[in-house]
Amino acid sequence: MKIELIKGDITKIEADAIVNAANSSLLGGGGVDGAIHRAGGKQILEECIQIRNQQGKCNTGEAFVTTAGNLPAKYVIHTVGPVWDGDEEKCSKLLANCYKNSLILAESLGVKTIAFPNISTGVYRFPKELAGKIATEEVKNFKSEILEEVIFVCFDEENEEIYRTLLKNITD
Ligand code: AR6
Repeated sequence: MKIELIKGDITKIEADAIVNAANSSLLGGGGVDGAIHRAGGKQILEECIQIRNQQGKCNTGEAFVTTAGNLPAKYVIHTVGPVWDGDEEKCSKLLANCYKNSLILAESLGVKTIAFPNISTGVYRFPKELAGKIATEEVKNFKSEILEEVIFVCFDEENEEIYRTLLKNITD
């Protein structure tokens, strides 16, 4: 499985699936969530509302899928990251679950390429370095016959530098 790093806006990425850093209400918000709903159009929110009506709220660490609406991707995989509260063990496990459950769901959909934002490192204040370590470890340890490429899409320079170093260590 190839692991790539791109600096930019995840809504522009032509992967089979892009991952959204959502919240448990499933009704959209700011940050990358806001960008995905804005660029993808109302079809994404309509599906989120349907899922919420059928299954209730989404728990932290879990993932669900919707159409990607007007985006170049085929699917949006929504996952709810933990709000950083200083409990490193608990938050780390929940963040790892976000990556793992998104990858499992992607595989079940036959996704070959998937793009992740830096989940929880914005409004949810997860320390970026630790979040990067967890994300890259989960992806590296995920053995798949179906997934061919995982792209980490970093929006800010700090995350880009963190991922550049982490991924260099993985590929060396
Ligand atoms: N493309 C890629 N990454 C982005 C983009 C984009 N267009 N915009 C922001 N980021 P955040 P969270 C990065 O706050 O911390 C929302 O309101 C950003 O630089 O979007 O998981 C939800 O509804 C940061 O590194 O998500 C939830 O309520 C990363 O995306 C809450 O925020 C995550 O920042 C989730 O908080």
